[in-house]
Amino acid sequence: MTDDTDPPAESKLTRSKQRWAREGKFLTGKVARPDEQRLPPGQHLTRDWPVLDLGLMPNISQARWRLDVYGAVEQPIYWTWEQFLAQPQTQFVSDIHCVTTWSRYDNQWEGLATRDLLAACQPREDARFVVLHSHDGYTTNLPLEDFAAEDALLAHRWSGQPLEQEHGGPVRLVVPHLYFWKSAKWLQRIEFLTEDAPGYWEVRGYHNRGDPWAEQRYSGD
Ligand SMILES: Nc1nc2c(c(=O)[nH]1)N[C@H]1C(S)=C(S)[C@@H](COP(=O)(O)O)O[C@H]1N2
Ligand SMILES: [Mo]
Repeated sequence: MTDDTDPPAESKLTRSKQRWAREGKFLTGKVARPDEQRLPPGQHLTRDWPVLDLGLMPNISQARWRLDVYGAVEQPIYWTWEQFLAQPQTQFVSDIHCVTTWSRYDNQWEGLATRDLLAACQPREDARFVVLHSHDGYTTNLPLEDFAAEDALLAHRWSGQPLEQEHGGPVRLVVPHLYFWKSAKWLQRIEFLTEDAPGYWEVRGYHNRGDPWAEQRYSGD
């Protein structure tokens, strides 16, 4: 296991996002169903792809890159870049929904499906939660069922190109059915837990699960 990185000092955007959580900004109070409405309530479509981070963009070469999977698993993993690429490769097209209200349709991802990762690491029977740890000190938590969604993956390509550094390259998580803050960029470690452990935004006023169609933007929604 590698050392913990502290997240950077709070930026202006980070402070604004905490204020929005306190004020309940952007909430419409509507609930929708993904099979009936592609765009979740309170969201608008964008064609460009905004970059959101804590103000720090880690630069991780493929030579230095490792993936560390540990905790409540039968088979801990410590892969180099070559070992990661040797795993089964899957392509998915999915939509992005950021809690700051932008959505972006039809993103083409390629990488390791989380279901294939789970087959490799074999979560223990008592594993319930997953925490993603990133190179910028960011963390986010998910119930194991959400992490195991059939369209979730550890992406290293987007639109047929290597995933750009600003969007989390070499490797980021993509969990399309939850707000995009759950999709950790610059992925470093994946920790399996028996008890939940809220991450960076989850302890700063954001919802523990983050379902966009139920508008689970903030804690207490
Ligand atoms: N490591 C890390 N992952 C992160 C973040 C971050 O600050 N650090 N921000 C999250 C948020 S709030 C969003 S909306 C998306 C933004 O991804 P993008 O910059 O590729 O659009 O990344 C998520 N994953
Ligand atoms: Mo976000």
